[in-house]
Amino acid sequence: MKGFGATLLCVLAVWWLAGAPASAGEELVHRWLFVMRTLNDDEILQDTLALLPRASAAGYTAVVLSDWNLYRLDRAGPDHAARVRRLQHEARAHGLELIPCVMPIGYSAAILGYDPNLAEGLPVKEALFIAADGLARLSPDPPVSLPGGGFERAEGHRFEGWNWQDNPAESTFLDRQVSRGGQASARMDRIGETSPVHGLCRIVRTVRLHPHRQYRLSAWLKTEDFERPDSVRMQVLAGTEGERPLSFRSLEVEPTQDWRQYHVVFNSLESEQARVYIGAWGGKGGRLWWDDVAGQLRPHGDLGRAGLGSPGPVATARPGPHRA
Ligand SMILES: [Ca+2]
Repeated sequence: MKGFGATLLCVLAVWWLAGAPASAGEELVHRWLFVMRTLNDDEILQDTLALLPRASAAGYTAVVLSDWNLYRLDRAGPDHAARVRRLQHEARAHGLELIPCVMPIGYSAAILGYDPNLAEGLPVKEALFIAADGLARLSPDPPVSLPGGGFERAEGHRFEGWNWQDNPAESTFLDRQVSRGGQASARMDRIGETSPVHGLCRIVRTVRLHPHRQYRLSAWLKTEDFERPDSVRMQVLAGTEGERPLSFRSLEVEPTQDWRQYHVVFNSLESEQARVYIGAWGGKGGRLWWDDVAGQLRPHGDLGRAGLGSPGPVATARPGPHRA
């Protein structure tokens, strides 16, 4: 199976370019064959070399090589360098230029492996830090609260403090038999019956945010025979209509587990409000409980990077306007 994906990609590239419409009289000056593979051994190299005569015969002008080792040349070793030179030499012999991909944007793990501080942090502006005893500590300004996050009160099974929920009393329930905090929790079950096509079961609220602040949303989760644990999410979407995702973390939930706390850290960017979603997107059978959903402002140095120590309430801060 090694190289199958790359081969398929090449086939698709050949197909796409060969099938690309060209206006009458228009000649494509640049025809590039995209090869996404790492030249880790001679077998992969030979597979790649075999593409060259076909590409040349089909009228291609260059081979674009996306190779993981090109992002970490000093760690790739002399054998890899020799294979790249061989590919370059053979490509040239077939009238093809070899174009290496470097400095990837979006898939930069090879570069961040050198130093995670090469990733730019999201900006936090005008956060209030109070200095004492040589440390500047973040002070929630204003404090963040999510009333109703404990799911203690509901009208029927419609929870107080939340804007809406899917199918109250059908797939979302106030459960006074199970709780992590207080005397009740939010239970989700029969999702596959109430939403057979999409498996949607969500509880949603709008929250006010400060632009350019770092927040942490937390919640406790318990499951019982939950068939699609990978469908469980906590999501934050900017705006009142939920236009733009602010959170990107997936939750590692077991089909059956006791209460476990989860965190989602997000940056508000330019947003003054957002919608917080908890629930399942693609749920089926089994039960899921939520309790003690809470929000918190986090220090903007809270990236767990070398030199900053473990995440905590202490962070460095840029000079800014003084607060009275
Ligand atoms: Ca509770």
